[in-house]
Amino acid sequence: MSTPRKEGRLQLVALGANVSANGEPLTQNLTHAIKAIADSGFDLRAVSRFFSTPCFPAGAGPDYVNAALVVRTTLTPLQSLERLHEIEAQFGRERVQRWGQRTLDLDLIGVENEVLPDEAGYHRWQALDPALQAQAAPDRLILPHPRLQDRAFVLVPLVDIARHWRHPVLGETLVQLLARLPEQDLAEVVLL
Ligand code: A4P
Ligand code: MG
Repeated sequence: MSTPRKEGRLQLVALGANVSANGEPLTQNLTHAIKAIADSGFDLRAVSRFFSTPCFPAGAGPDYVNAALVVRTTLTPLQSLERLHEIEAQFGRERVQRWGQRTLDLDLIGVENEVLPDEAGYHRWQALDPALQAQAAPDRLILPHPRLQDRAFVLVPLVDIARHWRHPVLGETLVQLLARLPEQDLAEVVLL
């Protein structure tokens, strides 16, 4: 008897929220969001613990709760992002300001070895001048997420569940990327 073929690809999703959608605790909002993701064509393979993280940029709003998922899905990466955006909308997110406060932010962080739109396109966003990063948003899916290696609030939850995933362009695992961040950044991420 043959082993059943695993359907779809593994995709890494980051979750963040710093404003409650309905007055409930942020952790409860995220738990509901994870349930909505599981009900939308994503097979949940791993759910990280929840972490409290200071808002980036510093002082721009209340602390966030961040978490991460490994999902398996037959959706293409673009279909996944579209579906995640629909779930953000259900949870009342309004895109008023880039990097502004949000009831729910769902980012697609990586899909196995996929690099989108291609290496040159990835590098263009990854190397973007920090002064422009807050203003310029990509109009297409970039994979891996171009800021993932800079952010303890993304890396710490991901290391909880996918420590051996290797970044297809940077060539390092999530644990190695996390080890490059300043200790201060790590100290600010608190397990809830
Ligand atoms: N886009 C392209 N590639 C991707 C991708 N791999 N994942 C496009 C998600 N979106 C991607 O995203 C802006 C545009 O990027 C969209 O058109 C999307 O199709 P957005 O979600 O509308 O805007 P955003 O969330 O403000 O931008 P982005 O780049 O997701 O911001 P970040 O970098 O995620 O920052 N502080 C703490 N402590 N914790 C947080 O979670 N999050 C942010 C958002 C800021 N500060 C934070 C946190
Ligand atoms: Mg986002």
